[in-house]
Amino acid sequence: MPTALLLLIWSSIEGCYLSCNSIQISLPGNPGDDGNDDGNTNTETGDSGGDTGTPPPPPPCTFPEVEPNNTLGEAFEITAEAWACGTLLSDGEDMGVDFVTFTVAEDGWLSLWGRGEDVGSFSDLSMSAWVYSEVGGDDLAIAYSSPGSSDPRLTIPVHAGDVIKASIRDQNGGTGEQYIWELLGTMEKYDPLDCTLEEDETAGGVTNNDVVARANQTLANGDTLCGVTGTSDNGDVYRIEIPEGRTDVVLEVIAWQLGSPADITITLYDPTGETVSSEAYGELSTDLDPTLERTILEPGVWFVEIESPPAVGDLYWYGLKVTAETSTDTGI
Ligand SMILES: [Ca+2]
Ligand SMILES: [Ca+2]
Ligand SMILES: [Ca+2]
Ligand SMILES: [Ca+2]
Repeated sequence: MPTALLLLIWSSIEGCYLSCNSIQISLPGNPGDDGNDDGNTNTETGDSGGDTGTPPPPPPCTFPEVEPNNTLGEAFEITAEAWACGTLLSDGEDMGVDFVTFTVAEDGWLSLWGRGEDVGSFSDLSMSAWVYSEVGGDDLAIAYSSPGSSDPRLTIPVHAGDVIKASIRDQNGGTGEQYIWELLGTMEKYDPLDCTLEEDETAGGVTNNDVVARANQTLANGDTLCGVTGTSDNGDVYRIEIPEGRTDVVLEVIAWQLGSPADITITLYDPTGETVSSEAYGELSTDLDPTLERTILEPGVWFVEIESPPAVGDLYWYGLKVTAETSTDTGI
């Protein structure tokens, strides 16, 4: 396989990092979709004629895996914008984990999609992505799921020349002929968020914004805050100023739903620093993006903390949409 890698040409958004344009997500097509919506991806290469006793052939893809590919150093070369595929076996050569690698051509956002459940695999896949970057340093992101599926997806900021290595495995260590996977990397032409406020860990001369006493940025109604829960970054705390009257506060985290590896917990503190409310999930426990709602009648400076345990790097980005509407009607 040639090592020269071709990525989709697209307009650079250098300098826009977590800002700029509005959300426009388009999912890549199924590489073997036969148009029947029956989940069968194999019609192009012929079915097994109803022989249900044999495992299905691997799905058609541009880059069938090459074993051994069991370590970062053995990752097999693919390109973005084309599907790779393989099977998780435990035959000694395979080791139940498969690594791929490719190089990023342009600055922007890279979406990595690992498919198992969606194509009938027995696997509950997890996907790890290492980014080796002369610009942003080296980082790791791990994904276990995506909205509506156990299949992992990641959307992470990358730079031209970054080398990506991604591993794919079954979360429970499962292997066998039915444990197939597909993986696609695509460069996205959008920014996940439309930020009005960028996190600055050290704004105002503080060491970091990890605790209430060092909250150094103020949230306001209508803000979309963009931040990162990075390495050694033990939470990000922000101020929110509550006036006299009744203020209805809604704090909506946007991260996992758009491909961030972050699993955010949001906490609200009163002006004395006491915890009053904390949320880790959305309406379902499978939704990793919490929304915290609170009616506040006590004026003063309140605090909002964002955490993503375990925080493992600068790829763990998040957005926070802030609504804080005050009225003079304090009746409950
Ligand atoms: Ca394999
Ligand atoms: Ca392998
Ligand atoms: Ca931070
Ligand atoms: Ca912090």
